[in-house]
Amino acid sequence: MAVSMQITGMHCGGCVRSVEKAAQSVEGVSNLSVNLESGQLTADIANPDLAGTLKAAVEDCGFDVTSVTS
Ligand SMILES: [Cu+2]
Repeated sequence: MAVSMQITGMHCGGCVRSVEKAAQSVEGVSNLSVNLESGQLTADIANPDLAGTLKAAVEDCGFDVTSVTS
């Protein structure tokens, strides 16, 4: 299933890489894409519970997730 999140606090490519790294560390996440300009993360997740895990992983590296759509 697909999930998308709106992230605030990303200012540069380094921030994007931090978010990508955190998101990719969550097992069951694939086809990850993080866009700096829109602040949007999109990915496929293996089960619905991973949306919360993914949100927590992004927040743990210092960014705010303002919405999750799955
Ligand atoms: Cu940055």
